[in-house]
Amino acid sequence: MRLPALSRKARMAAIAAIVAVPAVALPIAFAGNDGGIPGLPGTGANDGSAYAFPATPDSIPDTPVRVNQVGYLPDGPKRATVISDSSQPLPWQLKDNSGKVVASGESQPHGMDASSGQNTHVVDFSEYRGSGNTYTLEVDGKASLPFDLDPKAYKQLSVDSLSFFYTQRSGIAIDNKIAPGYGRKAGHTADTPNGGDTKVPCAPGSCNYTLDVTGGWYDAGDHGKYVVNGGISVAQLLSTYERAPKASQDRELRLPERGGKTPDVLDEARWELDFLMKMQVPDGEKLAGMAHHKIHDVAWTGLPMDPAADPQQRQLRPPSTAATLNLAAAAAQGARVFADYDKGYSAKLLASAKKAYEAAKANPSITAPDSDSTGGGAYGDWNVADEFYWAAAELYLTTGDKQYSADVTGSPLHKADVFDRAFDWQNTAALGRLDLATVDSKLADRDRVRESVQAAADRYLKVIADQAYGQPYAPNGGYDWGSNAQILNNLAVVATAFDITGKQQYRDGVLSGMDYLLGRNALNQSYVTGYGEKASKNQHSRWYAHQLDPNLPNPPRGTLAGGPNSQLQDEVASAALKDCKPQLCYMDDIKSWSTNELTINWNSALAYVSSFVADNS
Ligand code: 9MR
Repeated sequence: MRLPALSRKARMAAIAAIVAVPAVALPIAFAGNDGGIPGLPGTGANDGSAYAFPATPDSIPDTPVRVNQVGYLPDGPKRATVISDSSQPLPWQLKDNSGKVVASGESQPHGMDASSGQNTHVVDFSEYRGSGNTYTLEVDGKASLPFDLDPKAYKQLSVDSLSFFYTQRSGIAIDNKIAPGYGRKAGHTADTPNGGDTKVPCAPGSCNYTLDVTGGWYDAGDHGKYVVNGGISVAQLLSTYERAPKASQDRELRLPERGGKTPDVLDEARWELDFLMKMQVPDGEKLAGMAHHKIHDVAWTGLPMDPAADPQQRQLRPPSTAATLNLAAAAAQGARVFADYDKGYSAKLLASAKKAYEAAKANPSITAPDSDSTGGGAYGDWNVADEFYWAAAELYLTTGDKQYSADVTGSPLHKADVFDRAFDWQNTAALGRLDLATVDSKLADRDRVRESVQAAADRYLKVIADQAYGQPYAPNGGYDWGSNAQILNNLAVVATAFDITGKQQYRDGVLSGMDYLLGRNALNQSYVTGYGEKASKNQHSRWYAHQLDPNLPNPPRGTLAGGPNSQLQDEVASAALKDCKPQLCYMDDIKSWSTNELTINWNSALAYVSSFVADNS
């Protein structure tokens, strides 16, 4: 169930009744304080209702019956996974909130699940079409955590996951009235200890200018701002709007520009687009038109660390072809969607995009090394064929110019399978392919492009059907850093197949993937803060560091955790989880930055997919 703060007691009582364990938690109280982050001036009273979420008590008992802890759509698929050594079908009962049995049946033994090392059964109660709150599924006498059957189960998640971006903003004070409990001073402005991002120098010897690169979103739990990751994140927000312009306009995002003629989601996107354009090398300089790869501190800071207190010197890292093309693609898409709302801004974006594209063509192999990870993440990228393809696709879709369609069809990726691992900051070809499939154009082989999306979605549906936990993700080897976002981006491909064909199986596939993220998984864990009874709340962040300082907030409701990562790069996870099966390589600990960080590109994926589901509920 999604957990409205006010009814927490009632819900805990319900859980206690179901699992016969006393309720222990009280709602986290920080949202009601007037001052936001302590030590910073308060910006006004609030009731905290938009952000407050109840604490997830550590004492919630485990159950072998794993469900989507938030809810299933009454007309959607409803599956659960049960851990049991039995090789025989097990009896199940679906109970409503009065304890009445409303449906029953037998589980299907599914055998050993390689991603978790668990012996599993699958329960399918899709045929039940009733709705209401606080259902439970009992299998072989053991109860699941409670969940809702609710056609509106996803609406609030689409709002919360998009509102996440406001509190990640750099260069602006976060208004406690808009984001109760999250008010803070502007970070990285001229008056902050490190002088902020107003006049940032290059790495020594790499240029003689400084740039004003204020604004944009902080990438993650750190204070860095990275063009390749900012670009794919803003593109996903733009696509959230572009796939359903009306739905986006109706949204009620918690941001200062809310309302007005421009849809809220585009107001938020503009905050980042402005920053991305500032990262471009100025005219007259040797690499004019290229984009700096990133800007961050010269040394890593510790936790907690309010953005406005960052003492480290900021520095522009050298331009790269990947960042330049990323800017070209995102700005070209921005030019397209802003054309209906602000012609001047649209023209500015297009000019920046074209300039970047030309600069990248003139400098096609300036790579960003993976070793550049002091004070900020590396985001290394040395294969830019995919960024060239994505940028050409967006420029073509926006302008219709032959020059760009020739680059699209001439790219070796145009006919390649670009959906092997959907997309991420390093692999962007699929972003271009999806837009070529959905945005109107005269592209000669558009039908073939659309079929390629459907074929990829069919492959993901097969993975979903094969997995005991129904996730569209079964990599050879272990789970990747940010596996939850890989899953969401695979779902974005399946969602696009639904948009193209209207076939129900694709919507069902997306819902199945969401079930995994919201609790139907090997850890009984919802990976979205404030959603589900046992939800991630200690994601790695310098300013939502409640686990380290009780006066600080947890991440806002609707924040996605990166999720299981077999590589276990951080010390806390590697000490605790050595040799873990892929799905078990996760811990909700703020120090586990390799399994439990929050990031703009992961929340943009959550925003896109949850908006799709809300829109199709
Ligand atoms: O999400 C990134 C992941 O794909 C990489 O494997 C990892 C190591 O390079 O970096 C991740 O990105 C982090 C970035 O470098 C710094 N900000 C936080 C990001 C999320 O952990």
